[in-house]
Amino acid sequence: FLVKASTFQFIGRALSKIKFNAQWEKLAKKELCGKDPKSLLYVSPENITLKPVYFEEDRKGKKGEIPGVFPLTRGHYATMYTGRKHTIRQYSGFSTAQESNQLYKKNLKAGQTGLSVAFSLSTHRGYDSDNPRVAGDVGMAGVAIDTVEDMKILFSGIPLDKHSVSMTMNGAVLPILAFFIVAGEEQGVRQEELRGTIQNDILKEYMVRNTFIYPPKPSMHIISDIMAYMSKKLPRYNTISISGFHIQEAGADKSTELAITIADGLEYIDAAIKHGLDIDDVAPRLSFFFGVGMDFYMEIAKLRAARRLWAKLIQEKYHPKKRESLMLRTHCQTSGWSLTEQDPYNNIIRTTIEAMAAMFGQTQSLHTDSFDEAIGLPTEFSSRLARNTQVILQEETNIPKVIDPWGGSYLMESLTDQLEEKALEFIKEIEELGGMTKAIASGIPKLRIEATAARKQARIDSGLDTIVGVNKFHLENEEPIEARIIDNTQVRLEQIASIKKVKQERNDKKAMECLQAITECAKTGEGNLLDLSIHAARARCTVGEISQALEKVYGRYQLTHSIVQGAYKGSFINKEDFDNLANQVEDFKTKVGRRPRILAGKLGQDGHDRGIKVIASGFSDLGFDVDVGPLFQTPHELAKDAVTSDVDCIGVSSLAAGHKTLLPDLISELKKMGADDIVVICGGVIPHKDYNYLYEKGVHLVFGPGTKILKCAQRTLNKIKEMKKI
Ligand code: SCD
Repeated sequence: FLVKASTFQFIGRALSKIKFNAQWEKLAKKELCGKDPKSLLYVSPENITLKPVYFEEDRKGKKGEIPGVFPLTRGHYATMYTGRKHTIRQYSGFSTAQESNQLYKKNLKAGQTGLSVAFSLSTHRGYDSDNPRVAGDVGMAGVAIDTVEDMKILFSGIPLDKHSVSMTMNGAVLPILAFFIVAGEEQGVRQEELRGTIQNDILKEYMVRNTFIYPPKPSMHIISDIMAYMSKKLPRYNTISISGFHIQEAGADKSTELAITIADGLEYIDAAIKHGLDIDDVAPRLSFFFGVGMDFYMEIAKLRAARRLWAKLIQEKYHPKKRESLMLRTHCQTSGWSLTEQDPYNNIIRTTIEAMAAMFGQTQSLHTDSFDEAIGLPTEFSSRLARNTQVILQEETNIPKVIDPWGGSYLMESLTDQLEEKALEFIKEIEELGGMTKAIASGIPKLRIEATAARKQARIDSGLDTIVGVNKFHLENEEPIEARIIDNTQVRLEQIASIKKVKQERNDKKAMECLQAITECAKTGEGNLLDLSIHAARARCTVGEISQALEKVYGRYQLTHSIVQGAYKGSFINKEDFDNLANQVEDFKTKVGRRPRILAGKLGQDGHDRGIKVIASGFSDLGFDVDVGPLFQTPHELAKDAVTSDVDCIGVSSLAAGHKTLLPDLISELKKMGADDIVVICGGVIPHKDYNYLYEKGVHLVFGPGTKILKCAQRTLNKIKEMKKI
């Protein structure tokens, strides 16, 4: 306990405040042979103390609440999901529109109740598949959509007035939304009949995930135009899915995830109001998206606190007339980060526990992860198990028969109150900074998330937090498992052919006029960008063309990186191992005259940077000279930067299955530049069976998820020394 406690800044204060029921304390002390029952306390990463037992006094005299009644903690409907089921909405999509369409039809037959489209990284970033910059990204991590013709194929045989469709799109939101609307139109479905959700949550992209295209200010203008258009024409479509999920995935604790998500929501409302909309035009169609990890009680409390906080803040700030404006409706996804590459069948258990927490927390809609997602793209088998996790919970357990079953539990009510309080503190800090857009510009939320991620990694690496199969009870021999293979080159060729066909068959003059109108609107602010994008979609303009029409005016946003210092070292418990390696790095410096120099890079259009940032922080705390390169580089650009900076090693993080194309290209670029003495290491989501392929292509070291930073740094240092013959 003392070791655990020492990592928390506020532990002393927290401990002195803790009070137990006197009768229980006496009994407990006896059972513990005189030891203080406070030894059973656990302090969470949120600095909330989890007590071994809760009593009525922990509720501080607060009364019980009623589902459907303000502040909606227990649920915004009186009956919630007792009379109807929550939506089973599995996030999926890969390769081409044809293949994804087949998958969706199968999934719907097998018990899935809502669709959720994952788009290719190239599409996310507003590039057509024929753009050389995205050679390794087309059809990876989602389906490639270049034109409205692809979108029509994606939903062929799926009537869009019957099925609600969620689309995870943020950067290229205008063309994608426009293609969806036109695909519906050409199926004979009117705009007002379309149901679903567009993620369209650009604010979080600047803190985590990074699939933005334009700078924050024009991006907020795009969102306001979308809200304005949709509130009138697509009243059943949710205009934004304000996402805490990615914030948690990037390393934030639950109160930080909650605070940032709610603060983002408030910022969108303010932008809409500035754009001339009324609170009741926008708030009812804002929806939310939270991650649900392994901290079971805390996750349930988070969803309860989220509903209460939102209802209270909206009421207090905007005095809406419609009750729907107060409702925080949310989708949840089980934690991708909690999945392990090691002993991967354990992930089925993790996902089940997380799904239960989401259902106890009264989610509207849920995605359950497949157990093999830390290894590669899910297979049909793993997807079936993932979906059936929800089907079984809904159909066999009676869990959904009771609304907010944890309501009234002293523990749950106390945790809900504490999370609400903590999140509100941070929301106020953000407000003092001038709101979320300004807070993002200050870099504070991003650094706060990255510091938490580095601290968490140190807790795992030093064995303080357990992950079964990774830092405890790991298997001596792991059986390899099958992962889905995507032939990226083939997908790209097919997409290139269909873009060519669409361009040949369209009226080019009309298409160019539509694009010109978009550029003009971006310049002057006159007109509505979604309306104009719909015209461009009808005229068969491509994702890349529409994005480019805006980019001409707005430019492409570049993120500048900073590395969190000291958080990894400060939370590392076994200092001896840490110091030993740090001394070896020091020794290197003495011999070579400089520290081992590493360039950490991301290739392709995958913007997830938790892994690379945590590694950069850890290596930097150990004494390496680390630089994080820009996101979205081509192999040529990364190789050039490495040569210019005269680095000893390039570390590449690959999470989106592009490693087999991008890493060999990087090696050959280095060779061309005469720099094949640079050590190339990589890590991320890379199936074991690809390791040999990568070694044959010249990659020096491959690290799977869950590798301790210390081990990774030791092997990297050894390799650099070997190459330099030190
Ligand atoms: C439900 N309804 C009720 C009711 N329960 N009406 C009366 N009484 C009750 N008890 C009504 C609702 O009002 C709604 O009506 C309809 O029933 C459907 O129910 P719902 O509960 O709103 O469910 P759903 O339509 O599924 O909508 C859920 C959300 C929606 C609101 C949360 O925004 C959504 O589906 N979000 C999913 C987002 C998503 O898939 N994201 C994936 C992200 P109306 O229809 O009239 O309103 C993946 C991702 O980012 C991965 C990571 C990465 O890529 O980085």
